[in-house]
Amino acid sequence: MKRFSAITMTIFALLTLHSSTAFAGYGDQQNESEPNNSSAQATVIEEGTEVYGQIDRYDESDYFKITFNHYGPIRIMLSDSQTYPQNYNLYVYDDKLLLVGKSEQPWDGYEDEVYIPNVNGFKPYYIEVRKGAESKWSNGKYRLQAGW
Ligand SMILES: [Ca+2]
Ligand SMILES: [Ca+2]
Repeated sequence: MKRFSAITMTIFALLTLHSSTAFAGYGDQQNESEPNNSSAQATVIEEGTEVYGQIDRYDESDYFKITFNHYGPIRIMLSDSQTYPQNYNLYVYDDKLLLVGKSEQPWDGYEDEVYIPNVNGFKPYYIEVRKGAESKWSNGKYRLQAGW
């Protein structure tokens, strides 16, 4: 009986997650929502959505919160601003804010990328876009996308 109710709960959670993501995902675009300078203020994003943000004059970090409604591999990609080249780096944390991946690629035209071999589909992850030490604020926007 206990096992049965756990399965029922899981199915219910899957249906709920599915219906809540019906209007967001691959092909959609979204902007960050400031203030998002800590995990508690993170902008909620969806898998596949192209997210645009900016490290402005008073910004050091932008945080995003994402829950994948499945298990399996995930790539998180960050493109620095092309109009005003700056180096932004990528940090990924689990629901307990433990670092699970990072990418500190310098600005050289390549994207920052964090690969997670098997995400937990029922716990949120936090993504931080942080200004590199040598970089300044910028008017240009970065692009962030998590998916596969
Ligand atoms: Ca920002
Ligand atoms: Ca911010």
